[in-house]
Amino acid sequence: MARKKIALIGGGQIGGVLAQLIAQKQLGDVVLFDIVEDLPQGKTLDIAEASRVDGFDVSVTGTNNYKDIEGADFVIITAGLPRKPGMSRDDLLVTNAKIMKTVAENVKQYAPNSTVLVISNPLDAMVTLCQKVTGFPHNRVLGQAGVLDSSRFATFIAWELGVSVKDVNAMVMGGHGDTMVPIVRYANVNGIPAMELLERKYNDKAKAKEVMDAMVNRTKMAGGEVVKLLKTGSAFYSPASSAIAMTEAILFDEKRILPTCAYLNGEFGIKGYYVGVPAVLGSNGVERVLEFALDGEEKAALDNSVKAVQGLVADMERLGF
Ligand code: TXD
Repeated sequence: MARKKIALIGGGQIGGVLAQLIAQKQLGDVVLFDIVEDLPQGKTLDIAEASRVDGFDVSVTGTNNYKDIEGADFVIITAGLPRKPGMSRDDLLVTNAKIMKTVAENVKQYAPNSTVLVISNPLDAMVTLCQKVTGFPHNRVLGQAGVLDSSRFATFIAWELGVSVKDVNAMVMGGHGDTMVPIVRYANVNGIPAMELLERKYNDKAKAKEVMDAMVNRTKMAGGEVVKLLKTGSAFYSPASSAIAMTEAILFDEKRILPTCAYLNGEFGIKGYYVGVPAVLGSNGVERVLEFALDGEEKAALDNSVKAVQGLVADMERLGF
C-alpha cells in the first residue's frame, strides 16, 4: 500500500511540531506549506536530518507552492495568526477568515479527495468556512479543539487527585472559546466519578465543588494561561499532539470516540452548525456523532456555547465570507 500523503498548511509553531510527530510516528509523507519563503523548507530539512537518529524513513519536505500538496490524503490546517496576550480567539476572525478562504480554495483544487482537519482559530468558525469553501462533505471536514480541552481538564484532575493522568477520562464539549463545556458529571478515574473522589479527599461536598469549579474554570482559560506565559504566541505542543490523535484515528480507521468539532444535523438539538461533540473517527472521517442525555445545566451551557459559535459564524457571513 502506498504511503499516505499528509499536507500541513501553515508551517509555524503547531505545523512544525506536527511535521516532526508525523515523521517520528511514520504516519505518512509530509508536505509542509507556508507562505513565508524558506521557513517550511528549513523546518523540514531540520526534521529530515534527524531521520537517521529517530529511525524514520518517510519523506518530509517544505514548500511555498500549493501544487506540491497535490493528491494529499489528509490535510491539517494551522495557517493563520495566533493570539497575543489580551486577545480572545474571536479577535482573530477577520484576519484568519481571509487566510482560510485562500487555503481552502487551494485544498479544494489540489487535494479534492482529502479529509481536512482544521486547527486555526477561531476554530468553530474556521471549520465552517473551510467546509463552505471546499464544498467537501461534512464528514471530511472537522476541527480539533475538544481533544486538547479535554486533555487539559484531565491533566488538572490528575494533578489534584494525585493519580496517573492515563486513568482519567474527562470530556469538554461545545465551541472552542470561553463558553466551552467541561462535562463534570462524567469525569472519572478509571470509572470512579472524579467528584466522588474529590468529596472523599476533602470530606466536604462544598469544598469539593469549589475545587472542581476551579478546575473547570482553569480548563476554560487554559489557552489564555499559556498565551500569557509565552508572550509571543499560543500553545503548540499540546494542540499538535491532539491533532495527531485525531489523524491516527482516521488514518488507521480506529473508530475512536474523540471530542470533535463536527457538523451537527439535529444531534443535541443543534442543526447546521459545527460544534464540539463526541464523535466516532474512522476512515470516513467523522463517521457518527455520539449523542447522550445532558442534564439541564449541561444543556443550558451547551446552548450558550452554541450561541457564541452562531454569533461568530454570523459575523463572518456579514463580513462576506
Ligand atoms: O486547539 C486549537 N484548535 C488551537 C488553535 C490551539 C492553539 C492555537 N490555535 C490556533 O492555531 C492559533 O490561534 C492559530 O490560529 C493557529 C496556528 O497556531 P501557531 O501557533 O502554529 O501559529 P504560528 O506559529 O503563527 O503559525 C501560523 C503560520 C505561520 O507560519 C504563517 O506564516 C502561516 O501560518 N500563514 C499562512 N500559511 C499559509 N497561507 C497563508 N495565507 C498564511 N498566512 C499565515
